[in-house]
Amino acid sequence: MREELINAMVELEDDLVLNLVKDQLEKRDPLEIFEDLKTSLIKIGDLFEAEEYFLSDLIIAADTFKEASKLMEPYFTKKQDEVKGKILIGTVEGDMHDIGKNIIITLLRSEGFEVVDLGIDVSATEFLEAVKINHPNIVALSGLLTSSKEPMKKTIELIKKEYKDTEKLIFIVGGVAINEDWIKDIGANYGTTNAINGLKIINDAIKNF
Ligand code: B12
Repeated sequence: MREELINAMVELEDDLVLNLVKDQLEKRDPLEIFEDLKTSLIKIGDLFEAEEYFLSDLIIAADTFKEASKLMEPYFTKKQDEVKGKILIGTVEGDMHDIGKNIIITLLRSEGFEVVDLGIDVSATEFLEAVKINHPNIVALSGLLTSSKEPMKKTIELIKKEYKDTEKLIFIVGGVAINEDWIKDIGANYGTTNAINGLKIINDAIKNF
């Protein structure tokens, strides 16, 4: 079942992927389905890097993933009315990838967090202005390119310098290339390559407020 979905996605068979997702949503954990589609996208990225796939293929795959996400969204309904905390999120400057960001947003909202989404290609100044207006508990930065490390660092540094309530603010970063050194180098509190882990980190961090 899993292999069939992963293969259909890697082969860019969009109609088949959507039919399989519809069918499997009745039988499997939607989070597992997300992870399988993510596995496929990583394979597609590798094929792109190997010059076997083109940019147009990445675009098709991204569109299919977004369509599949729409089918999955109703399965992530809000579990409670009480708001657990406020999270400001965006993809950093120069980076247009937003599929992973949108997944973490869906999960956070279903867990009862209020999420302010700044979108993609968000500059450090735009993040700072949004922090001043929204006073979040957590600032979450997404970035998939290795070149996203610098804008993440710049954003965290600017907010720490210019925002008065910075001691209370938690910074979490997410993206496929993030590791322990990356997190330390940019001055973030936490980082992850995985939305489920990200959700756990945020749930734990919020308890200490
Ligand atoms: C789809 C895709 C695209 C789509 C993006 C569409 C969109 N709307 O997002 C398009 C076609 C636009 C694209 C463009 C480019 N891409 Co691209 N893309 C991908 C691909 C295949 C999949 C990414 C994806 O969506 N994965 C699925 C999601 C679910 O996973 P995720 O993003 O990692 O998110 C998860 C976690 O990281 C985490 N997470 C993410 N954000 C956050 C935030 C927080 C706070 C938390 C807690 C967690 C979290 O949770 C998510 C769920 O588990 C990757 C391959 C790969 N290995 O990742 C390449 C990849 C990222 N792209 C790459 C490249 C090179 C590009 C381009 C430069 C190509 C070009 N020549 O133009 C451009 C860059 C454009 C730009 N300025 O951003 C490279 C990056 C290489 C590098 N080392 O920097 C990759 C790795 C492909 C490769 N192997 O070469 N891309």
